[in-house]
Amino acid sequence: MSSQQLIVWGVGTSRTMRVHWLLHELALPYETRPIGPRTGETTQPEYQQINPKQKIPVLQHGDFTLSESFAIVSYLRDISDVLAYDSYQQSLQGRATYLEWASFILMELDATSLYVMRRHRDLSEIYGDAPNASDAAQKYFDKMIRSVDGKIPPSEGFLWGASFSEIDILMTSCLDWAMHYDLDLTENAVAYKAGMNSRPGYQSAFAHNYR
Ligand SMILES: N[C@@H](CCC(=O)N[C@@H](CS)C(=O)NCC(=O)O)C(=O)O
Repeated sequence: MSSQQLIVWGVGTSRTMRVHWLLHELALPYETRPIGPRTGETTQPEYQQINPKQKIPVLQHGDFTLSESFAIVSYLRDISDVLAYDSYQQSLQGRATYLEWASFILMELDATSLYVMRRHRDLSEIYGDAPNASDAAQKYFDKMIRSVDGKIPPSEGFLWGASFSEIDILMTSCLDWAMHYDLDLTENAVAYKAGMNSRPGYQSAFAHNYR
């Protein structure tokens, strides 16, 4: 991988956790700029130059800047050779399934369910109180997570192919978030989440992200 410096902007949220977790799994050296959401730090002119969306996380790699947690973890995996892709993960169907998982987790679990609850329940003073929308989002999460229950492996397995990947990071971040909201997870999902949460990379990243 290129020797240019890696800098991660952002700590303290489930989206920033995705990036720190993968960096800890890959054992890549990096610097953290520990800014948080809604602290005023993301609206500073210096940060708006880096990310006009005023959101965290952001990755800087030399003079390359990247936002969006999923794009960042995909990029980080590709610049490191620590997690080799297995033959399924390299196949046409394997790549399509990768996109299927990522779209599902980011759209159905994150954006349409958990983030709606976050915005219109926890952050209602900013985004507006919308109890019907957040109740419906909670029911939708229950339905969506059950729709993939048969594909969630037991505690020792992985979601995509035969090895750990950024798909496990995306899913675990949503399951952690759901557990934090006391949502009703299936036994399978709870066991899978526990397996992921016990990884040394998860634990060191957790301590770093939620300092
Ligand atoms: N789709 C983006 C979402 C990023 C996002 O919404 N970040 C939140 C924290 S989890 C944020 O920066 N909020 C700051 C704010 O709204 O002021 C990603 O996955 O990176």
